Amino acid sequence: MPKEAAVIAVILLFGAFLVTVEGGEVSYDGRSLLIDGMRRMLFSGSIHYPRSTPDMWPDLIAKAKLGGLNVIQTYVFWNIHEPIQGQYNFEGNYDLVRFIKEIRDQGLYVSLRIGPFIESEWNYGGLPTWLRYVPGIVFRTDNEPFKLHMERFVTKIVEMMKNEKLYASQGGLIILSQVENEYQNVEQAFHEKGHNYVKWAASMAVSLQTGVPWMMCKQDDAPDPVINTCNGMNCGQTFTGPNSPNKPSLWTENWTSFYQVYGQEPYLRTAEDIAYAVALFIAKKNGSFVNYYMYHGGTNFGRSTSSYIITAYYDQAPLDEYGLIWQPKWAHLKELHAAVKLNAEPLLMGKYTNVSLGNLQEAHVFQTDTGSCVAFLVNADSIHVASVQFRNAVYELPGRSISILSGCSTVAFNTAKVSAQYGRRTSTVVKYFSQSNKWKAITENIPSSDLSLMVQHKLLDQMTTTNDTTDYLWYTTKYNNTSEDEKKQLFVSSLSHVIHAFVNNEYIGTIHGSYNTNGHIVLKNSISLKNQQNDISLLSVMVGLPDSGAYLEHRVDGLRSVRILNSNNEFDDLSKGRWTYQVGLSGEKSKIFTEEGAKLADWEIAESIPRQPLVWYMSIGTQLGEHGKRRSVDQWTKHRPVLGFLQNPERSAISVSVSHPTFLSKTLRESPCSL
Ligand SMILES: *[C@@H]1O[C@H](CO)[C@@H](O)[C@H](O)[C@H]1NC(C)=O
Ligand SMILES: *[C@@H]1O[C@H](CO)[C@@H](O)[C@H](O)[C@H]1NC(C)=O
Ligand SMILES: *[C@@H]1O[C@H](CO)[C@@H](O)[C@H](O)[C@H]1NC(C)=O
Ligand SMILES: *[C@@H]1O[C@H](CO)[C@@H](O)[C@H](O)[C@H]1NC(C)=O
Ligand SMILES: *[C@@H]1O[C@H](CO)[C@@H](O)[C@H](O)[C@H]1NC(C)=O
Ligand SMILES: *[C@H]1O[C@@H](CO)[C@H](O)[C@@H](O)[C@@H]1NC(C)=O
Repeated sequence: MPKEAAVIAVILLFGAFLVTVEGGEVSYDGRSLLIDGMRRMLFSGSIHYPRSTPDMWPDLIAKAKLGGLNVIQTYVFWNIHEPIQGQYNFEGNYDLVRFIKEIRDQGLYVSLRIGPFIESEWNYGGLPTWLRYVPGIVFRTDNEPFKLHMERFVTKIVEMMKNEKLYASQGGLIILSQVENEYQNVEQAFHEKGHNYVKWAASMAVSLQTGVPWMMCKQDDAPDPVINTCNGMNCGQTFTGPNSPNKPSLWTENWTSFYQVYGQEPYLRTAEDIAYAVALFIAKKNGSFVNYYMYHGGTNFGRSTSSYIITAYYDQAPLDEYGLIWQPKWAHLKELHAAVKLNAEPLLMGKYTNVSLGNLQEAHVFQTDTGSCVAFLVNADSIHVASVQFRNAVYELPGRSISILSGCSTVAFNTAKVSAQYGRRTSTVVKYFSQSNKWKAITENIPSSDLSLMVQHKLLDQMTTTNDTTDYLWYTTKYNNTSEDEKKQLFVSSLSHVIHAFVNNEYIGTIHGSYNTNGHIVLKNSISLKNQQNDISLLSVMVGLPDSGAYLEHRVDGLRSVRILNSNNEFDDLSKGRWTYQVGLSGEKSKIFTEEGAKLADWEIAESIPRQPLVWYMSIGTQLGEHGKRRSVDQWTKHRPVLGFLQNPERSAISVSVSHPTFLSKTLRESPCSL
């Protein structure tokens, strides 16, 4: 196609609607992806289908489109699709094809990150737990069993997409796919096998012949023709660039915020800061594809999060957890996208030059032979307003800001000038826990070792024992107290996330770790024992498996050592004693958190129940919410039974930490709160 025709077509495609997508290879050059042979400036946003529900999808996609995006990026989540080897699930929230078709119906493109290792604050980084039991397996390296299973899954997904004609090369909308994920972070640990694996993964992916490019994010040595892309907060500063002059600059994860971990405050990234980073990436790094990670974070339903990650995911993204627009982030970025698209022609076709405008000020200019021109005036001074002269005019640039000049003369946008209104989200407490007549309750059993069928003379690895079917594993044993020493202490060291300790059915104490102390947690509490037989019952809780790091298949967790200390710090080691196990809680077995399960349980009025530590609560007179139904903020407050853990049973005002009110999810993960 003659160059002029291409330019015109580019301009037309940047109109508000992309009604049809013609079939044709997607390729790339040093400037951008080429769709139907044309360079494109693409704004993309991550929306992960299992983190919302099918009836939310159309609205989320519509809001993304209205916000100026033309691509939706998602990972593919292996462990939800193949929970048991060879048994696939693509239903409901997991309906990948339906999600992609919904995007197609609204005329956007898709960037499909298959992985299949994805990290993504997702349980086990997206790898199915059955993979651990494949003989001889080592994850994510030049290891035959792993490569076999990875290739099988990647091929399956690619075939699904091909069967539905979803690749752009088939007339569909997938313009980009990803294999592996931030592998560079662990590559060293595998020595030369790591590098071989990168080469294998790239050639395996390319051999699947999708007709659209593959990328590897955060992988500087991504082999040709796979594109290396940038992930991070500030790719406009940090990206070392494509590893070949014919590859475009793509930013696959522009973090709109940061995931939130248990016990910490949300990370707030301002609209101004995001806009600055994006404009800088376009101006300085030839950026032609920017993806917001996340555009909508959504909810980590059920037991889907990785260690210590809370159920709300990137709630501070342009669309909040519930899919509501966060202002001014959403509108400010929409204005940025419009200003960039208005100038797509010089950006994609023009010649680049730069000039210094001062110590910390510079202009990045893109100009075509025919005279179309755009300039990015950057003021890198984080505080001071700068007055700069550019082509015979003077421009005021606020501190740390970029002005986009259409025609190199008219300010179309400044990253620091927010015109959108600031939005506010308020929440209302609908029911207080102190109104205990408003709650029904039922106590969770504390098992004693007599009743259990599973006996071992050692402390078992929690992940293997539960097979990740539950967060909870009870370890119980008996301790024969014969000494007269009055100062006894229970000492428990564990690789799990939470321990609740009971002696003779009485609550002794709780300890939990945190995201940053990733490792041992230690409980040390004074206890009082009877003569001879004492029941020691320890509830070990894992709130998600790790999602990153090398050798994930070798990880173990759960209790590591249990001792009774006396006043001289001498101890009896119970670790190799007779331990009995109960996988999961009774309330989980009876599915007390479902409508049917709740009906069958013997609820009592909360007031009448002794103040015990492990209690299920359900509010009286409210409907149960329903998993998978469209949610509004209001619906989140409809109560399902929740597992409450009384922090201090002696206190008169009951304070509980609860799981997400709507789902039995990562119980005790959320910060302790008063209902
Ligand atoms: C855990 O799952 C694996 C694979 O599905 C299975 O082989 C193994 O027997 C299970 N272990 C237990 C303790 O159920
Ligand atoms: C991605 O967006 C964030 C704001 O969400 C911004 O701070 C960051 O700089 C962007 N990433 C890059 C690589 O610029
Ligand atoms: C951007 O592209 C131009 C050619 O179009 C090239 O001269 C320049 O080095 C590129 N800049 C970066 C940072 O890659
Ligand atoms: C201008 O671009 C060149 C590369 O093309 C780069 O080395 C230089 O640092 C840039 N100057 C500014 C002020 O960005
Ligand atoms: C506890 O220890 C005492 C003294 O060694 C012993 O006589 C008794 O049988 C033990 N009790 C149990 C239940 O093991
Ligand atoms: C063993 O436990 C200690 C600590 O609680 C008590 O003080 C002792 O009285 C008890 N010993 C016996 C024989 O009951």
